Amino acid sequence: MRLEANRPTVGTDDGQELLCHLAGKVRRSVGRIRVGDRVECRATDPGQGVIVGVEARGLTLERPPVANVSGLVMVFTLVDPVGSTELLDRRLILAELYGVKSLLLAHKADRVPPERRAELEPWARLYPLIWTSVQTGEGLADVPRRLGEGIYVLTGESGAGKSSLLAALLGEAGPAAGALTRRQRGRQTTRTVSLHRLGDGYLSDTPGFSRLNLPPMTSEELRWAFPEFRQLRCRFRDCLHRDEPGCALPAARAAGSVSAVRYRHYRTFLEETVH
Ligand SMILES: Nc1nc2c(ncn2[C@@H]2O[C@H](COP(=O)(O)OP(=O)(O)OP(=O)(O)O)[C@@H](O)[C@H]2O)c(=O)[nH]1
Ligand SMILES: [Mg+2]
Ligand SMILES: [Zn+2]
Repeated sequence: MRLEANRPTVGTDDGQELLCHLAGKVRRSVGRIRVGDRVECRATDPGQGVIVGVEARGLTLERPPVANVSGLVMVFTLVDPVGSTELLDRRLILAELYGVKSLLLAHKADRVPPERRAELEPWARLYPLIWTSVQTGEGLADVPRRLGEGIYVLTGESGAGKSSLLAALLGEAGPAAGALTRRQRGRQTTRTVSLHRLGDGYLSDTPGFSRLNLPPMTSEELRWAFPEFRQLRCRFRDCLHRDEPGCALPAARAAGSVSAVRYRHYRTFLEETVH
C-alpha cells in the first residue's frame, strides 16, 4: 500500500496494484488510511478500486504515518553527515517504548576507516548492527535476512542514505519506485511514505527528520528503555541510577557494560520525563 497525493495504491494478493478510493463508511470509521494498513478492496475499473474495509491495526506510528509496524531500521552515519548519537538513542527509546525491534545500519561504511568502527561499539553490544554501503555492497545481503516478516520503517537523519539504501536493497538504480521525491537543495529528499516488498517482509522509506521529541514518559519508563540498566541490582528497586546510595551504576560504568555516552543521554532525557 502506498499513498500518492493522498490516494492509496493497494497491492492485492494476486499481484495487482489498484489506485483506490475509500468507501464512505470506511472514511467515517477509520478516518485516514495509512501505509501498512491491511485492507479489503474491490476492483472497479481496470487498475482502480474501492476500499471497503480496514483490518484492526497493530502498532501504528504517527510520524512517520505507518500502520502495523514490526520494527525500526535506523540508518546512522559517522560521516557526511555526522549523525547524532543522541538522536539515535531517542529513536531506540521510541522502539523500546513501542515494543518493536530495532536494527541499526551503520551506513556509508565505504567512508569510515576501520579504526573508527569501534565508535559504535556501545550500540552494537545492545542491538543488531550491520555496516552497510551502497558503494561497495557491504552488508546489503544481511539486511533482509535480519528483518524477516513484518513491516519495517527506515528512519534516520536527512542525507543519511535511507532512499539510496532502499533502492540498493531492492536492486534499483535510482530512488525507490513509488517514493515521490522532489529535488531540494540539490538532492533528492523524500516527501512521502511508501512500502516495498523486501525478502519476507516490507520496508518503508520515510522522510528524514532531525528533531524528535519523545512522547511524555515517566522516569521509570525511560529507565526501562535502556536495556543495559535492566540487569543492574541496586539497593533500591526504584533506583534511577543518579547518585542514590547502593546504586550499581558506577560499577557497571567502570566495567564497561554501561557506556559513558549512553549514560549522558539518559541523564539528558531524564530531564524531559514527567514525574
Ligand atoms: N559514500 C556513500 N554515499 C552514500 C551511500 N549511500 C548514500 N550515499 C549518498 O548520500 C546522499 C544522501 O542519500 P539519500 O539516500 O538521498 O538520503 P536520505 O536518508 O534518503 O535523505 P532524506 O530523503 O532527505 O531523508 C546521496 O548523495 C547519496 O549518494 C553510501 O553507502 N556511501
Ligand atoms: Mg530519502
Ligand atoms: Zn541504580
